[in-house]
Amino acid sequence: MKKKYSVIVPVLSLFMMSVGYCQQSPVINVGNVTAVKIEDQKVSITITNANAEVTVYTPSVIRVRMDRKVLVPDFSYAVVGKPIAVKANIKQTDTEIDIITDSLKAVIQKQPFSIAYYTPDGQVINEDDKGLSTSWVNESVTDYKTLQPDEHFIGLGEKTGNLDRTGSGYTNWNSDVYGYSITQDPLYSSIPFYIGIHHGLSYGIFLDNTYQTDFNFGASTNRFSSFGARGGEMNYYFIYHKHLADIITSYTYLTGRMPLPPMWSLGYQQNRYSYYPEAEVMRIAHTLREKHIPADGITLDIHYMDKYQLFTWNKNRFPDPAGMNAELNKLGFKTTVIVDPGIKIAPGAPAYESGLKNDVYIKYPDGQPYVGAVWPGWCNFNDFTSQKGRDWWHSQVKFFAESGVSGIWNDMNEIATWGSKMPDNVLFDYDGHQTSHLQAHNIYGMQMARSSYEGALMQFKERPFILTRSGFAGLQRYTAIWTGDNRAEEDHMLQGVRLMNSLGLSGVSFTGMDIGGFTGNPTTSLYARWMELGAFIPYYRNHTAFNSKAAEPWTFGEDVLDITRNYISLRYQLLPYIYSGFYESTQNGLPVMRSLAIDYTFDPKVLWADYQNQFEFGNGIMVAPFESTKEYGKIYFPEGIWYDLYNGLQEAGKQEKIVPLSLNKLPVYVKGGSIIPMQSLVQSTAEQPVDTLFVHVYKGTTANHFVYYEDDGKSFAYQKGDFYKRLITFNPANHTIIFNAAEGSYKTHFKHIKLILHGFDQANTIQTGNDQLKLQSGSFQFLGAAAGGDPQGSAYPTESCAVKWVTIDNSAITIQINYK
Ligand code: NBV
Repeated sequence: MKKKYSVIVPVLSLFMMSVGYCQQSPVINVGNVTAVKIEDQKVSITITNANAEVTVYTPSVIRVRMDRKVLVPDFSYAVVGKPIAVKANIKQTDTEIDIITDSLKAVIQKQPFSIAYYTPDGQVINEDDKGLSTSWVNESVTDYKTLQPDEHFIGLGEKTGNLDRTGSGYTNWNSDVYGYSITQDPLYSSIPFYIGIHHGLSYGIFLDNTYQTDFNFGASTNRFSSFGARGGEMNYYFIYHKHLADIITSYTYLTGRMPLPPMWSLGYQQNRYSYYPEAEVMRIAHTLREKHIPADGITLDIHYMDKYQLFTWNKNRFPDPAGMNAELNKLGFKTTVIVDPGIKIAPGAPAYESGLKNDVYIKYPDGQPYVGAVWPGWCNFNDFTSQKGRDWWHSQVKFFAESGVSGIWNDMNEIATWGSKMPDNVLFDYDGHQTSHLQAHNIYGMQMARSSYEGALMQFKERPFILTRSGFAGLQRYTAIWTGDNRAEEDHMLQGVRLMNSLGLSGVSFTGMDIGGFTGNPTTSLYARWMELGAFIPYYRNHTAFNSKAAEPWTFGEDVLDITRNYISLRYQLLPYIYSGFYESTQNGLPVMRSLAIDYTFDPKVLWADYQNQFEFGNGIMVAPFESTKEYGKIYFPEGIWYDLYNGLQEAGKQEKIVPLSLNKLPVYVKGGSIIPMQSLVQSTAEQPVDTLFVHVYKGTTANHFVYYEDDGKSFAYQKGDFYKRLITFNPANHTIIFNAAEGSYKTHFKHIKLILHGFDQANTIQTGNDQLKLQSGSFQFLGAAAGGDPQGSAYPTESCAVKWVTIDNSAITIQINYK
């Protein structure tokens, strides 16, 4: 019986397959190449079932477009980098087309069509699965790539789960996910860009398509990884560099980089849903100052509005918004206000009427405006994908400029409505390429944030701060992003770290999460740990929901207040380092908060679940967060020498170590070779620190440099050269620290440099030109000492680092450290 069955089944299925094949498969494979046209950097290819265009975009980036229709000039919201003129060698034979640049080689097989990418010396970086290649099912198009042995995947923006995405599948469809779980997908934003790693090679793939996109990184198959879209073209960019950091730089060449943020947005931000009335806002501001908790931002949630109607103030709660904001400014605070996309249908209301008059609302095909219910009740929604809609929003932003607001927080822009089920047939302008909700959905949030940014540029006097919940690839050009409605749970804190690290791998540097958790109430220990961690995340904002317990730093008892003050104070002392890190993001797209995979790509341990929450903050500091309930934590020290931030003790690299944990101390290490500029403690970035810059140098074994950047932190004068930028180099080979001459016209605030040497126990003097200066022996305390609190207080760690130091004038100088 068994034997008979095993013969019949294959015969039957063969028969069925051939019948199915004759009836035309519902899966249309791309087919065979029938014609090829080579022009400079571009190959146009006719294939049995599709048309393709393969363009050398830069020596390291190849763009592939494919459609069943004829390819027409296209349009992208994500890509702003233009192709650059490249020496590309493109030739064909009967069987293949070869595209060779200085950095990589693409080989296109003709029968059937498939693409493979190689290093110049012939190693496979990435290749289509030859059988599956690219295919269509109705409007959906998917590219299948051979899964390379031991291939790992990271990135894809705001995605839950492990740092290593191998074995998982994901969908991009921006969604309002209140209190999401740590495995939920999709969340609020879509960045269809990922990085593959195998055999000491790494590459990036960016699928530039705003329809729903789906990614499979070997989920239930060991044959392929795949990426596809539910409509539109197969339109992807393949990026190859030897170093992963350069892949991010190329990706952000394509999708753009963040503008310099205002300095105040890097300080601590106090938030809740919602602070009102004015007296409560002022009480929060005054309490922060009284308790010596440095802070720069107060954020107003939906209750500042009159019945949640956009571009209004509730006059009972906020009788004089401009006066209040001026008062806050005097205290060193900037105000950020929330905006939602829904405009209440309220005949007579200025914003509603003006939107109607300017014809900016999105509509159904019959011309009726789309109506959705959200906070204010039934609403219409501005079409941010039209220039007209954006122009209208720009003019509305004036309302905030007149009220002295400095930041705009874009919420609910997935679009979220009660029910969140926008019909497919709602139409969007899509910048003159009218389309349906299916294509516009994922881009809407980013275009709203863009409109707020552009409006603020026009209406605000200083650099604006923009925050968004929803976004798409390239959002970094306009806005910071936070990870929405997380939960006050231990694993959410760690999940948040991974979400931000993944966003950082995907071109977004300015990221945050609701510190303390949005839904629910954190335990005292979780709150403390989360606030410590916040000092090392780009956007440091405490936020919680309407119905949860107050979560200001003083609401969890004296010990936690001390801990929180310690870490917020440390953050403020680190601002010269952090601001320089943000400057770097504006230049090369590298994130301030970095997964270890950026610097240690081919060390498999950095992707292990045990170590995946460790990250670098800037390029010298490593943070190892653990649940606040743990008494011990296992840390992986990648290659190099690592110094415990608090006591200077050294750890060897390539080592796994179990360390005891204590609640008042987040494990933080500094990499040997690092240069960390710091300043004296201030209570707000509106306050000037003392005029000595504290430059910490950690002895290491390889040469290292730091790009120090300073400007006024608020205006656009830097765009005209009014900045102060210098390279600081430490070279252990010849024992020198070199402060280069500064570029730019800005006069640094710091007249002196206190050089603080870590790990240079045998050094007693330094030489600068003909002068020999004696090094002082001393100690440096990173936590508590400068915070102005009571050093006997229970939560203060008394640890400090043994250092050698000397104060010098701040000038271009070469310093020789004398030691054996
Ligand atoms: O505006 C209220 C909240 C806001 O506090 C939160 O940060 C957003 O993610 N908003 C969502 C509206 C819905 C809350 C249930």
